[in-house]
Amino acid sequence: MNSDWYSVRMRASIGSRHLSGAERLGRPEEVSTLTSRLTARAFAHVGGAPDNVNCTIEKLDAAEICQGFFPDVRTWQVTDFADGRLLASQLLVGAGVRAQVADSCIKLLAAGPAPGGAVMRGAMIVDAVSGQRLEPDAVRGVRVSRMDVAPDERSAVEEHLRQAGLGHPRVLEALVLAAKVLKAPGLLAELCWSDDPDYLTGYVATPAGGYQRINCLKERGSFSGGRVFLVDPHAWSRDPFIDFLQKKPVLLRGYPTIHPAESWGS
Ligand code: WAQ
Ligand code: MG
Repeated sequence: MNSDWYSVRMRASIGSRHLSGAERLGRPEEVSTLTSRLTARAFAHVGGAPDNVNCTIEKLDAAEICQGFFPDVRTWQVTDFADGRLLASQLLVGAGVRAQVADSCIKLLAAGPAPGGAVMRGAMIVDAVSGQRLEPDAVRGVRVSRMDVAPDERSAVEEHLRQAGLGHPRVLEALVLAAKVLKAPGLLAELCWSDDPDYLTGYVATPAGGYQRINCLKERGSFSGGRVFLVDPHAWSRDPFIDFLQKKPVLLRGYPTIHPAESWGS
């Protein structure tokens, strides 16, 4: 087997609206399968049939690939999204985010963070102290890319998650993204929930707390969702941070420790 690696990325849109996007890493012989799987995803999206699907296949510099590990996984059961958001805010504050900033990030995700209240294709970057938006393009956001599970470990990781009741493909995908984000220089926390109107679970990821799922962060039927990367203004600088998230290839090894679900709040 040759030692080449490729990044395969898909993004789909309807008109100017972002519909779906996904990324994988693979060996040359896997590239066509990955491309067709990602394309199929674009057509299976609940948000409608895409007008435009864009797949990019790019050879990676194998010497640049670094290893990553899965964060621990916790699940908090809350009774409604108000409690979920309260917990998310507390977890963010625990990671060093100012309370006002945590609350404004939650409001932004709920309202649709792009101009006009639309969903972004990528993530916001927010200064955890001042609350300032730092991403260069507030419509697009920053898209994390070039990360995946090491191919020879994928089926074991999938099985591990399935046995813990976390077999939904979104979980692994979000875990892979969060694992990479947690390695980014200057990152304090990530907050995420899906724009899928039927998927209410979101998470807060932090270096010390790992990946903390919250079973309800939004109302059923809501198309709001997105991601925020909260950064420490004293430890952060823009180009290395964005460059790492977009460009640095990360392959994850091992599998996560999964803690039993716990109830939280009223
Ligand atoms: N980089 C940056 N932001 C992204 C990326 C990316 N690669 N992919 C998605 N986003 C942003 C974008 O604004 C989307 O609208 C938003 O995140 C939500 O994306 O443990 O499924 O793919 O049960 O809808 C989390 C909980 C699920 C999983 C998150 O997000 C679990 C999810 P979605
Ligand atoms: Mg989505």
